[in-house]
Amino acid sequence: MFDRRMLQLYFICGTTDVPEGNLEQVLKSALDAGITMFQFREKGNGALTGEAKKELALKLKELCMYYQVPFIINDDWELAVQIDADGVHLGQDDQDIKEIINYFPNKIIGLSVSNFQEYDFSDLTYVDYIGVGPVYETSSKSDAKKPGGIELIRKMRLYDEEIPIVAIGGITNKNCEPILKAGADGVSTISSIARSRNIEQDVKAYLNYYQKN
Ligand code: TZP
Ligand code: MG
Repeated sequence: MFDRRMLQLYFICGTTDVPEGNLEQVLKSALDAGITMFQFREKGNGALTGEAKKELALKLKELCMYYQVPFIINDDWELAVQIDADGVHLGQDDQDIKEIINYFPNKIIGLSVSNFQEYDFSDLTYVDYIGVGPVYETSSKSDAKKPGGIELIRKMRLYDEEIPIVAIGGITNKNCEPILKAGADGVSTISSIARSRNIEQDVKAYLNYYQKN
């Protein structure tokens, strides 16, 4: 089910990341242009909850299904189970994976890891990939930890040579190349796609790095 190439261009977004736009439209453009995975991360002031969140999640899931791109839900593992998402992405302070793994047969499980202490602390038995960052400064996450730079990725890759790694935090198609060279399997981004004025062009510029190498 999970293949590390799915991490190549992992778009993460919620309605508050596209204040003047429409998340469905943004996602459709991103899928059309070739993103390889999507995470619905509905957080912050004005975020949808309850039925409204579920309804939108279902629509976004349908869109992703059409493009055969995995649809992942951030944090809200119960919603992921309810709507049969392709997986869930959890943070260090979220639900313990061991306790919910039975609800996720053949699903994708991602875990955020910001540093080596968190890596050491994490049980990665059921984890398909780790999201490592922030690499650079980000304005999309208010409680983001200190950026670790490309060195964080390079060292994480040496620390665990096998685990699929997707880098996160302040990434654009202009600064992603050294991250991939440092050993990340892919990059994830919120603002560089959510706020792009030309999603097709920006997504293709990211994907170019994989075609070159
Ligand atoms: N986790 C670490 S940084 C970050 C998350 C969710 C935000 C990434 O957003 P952006 O806009 O790609 O910097
Ligand atoms: Mg979380």
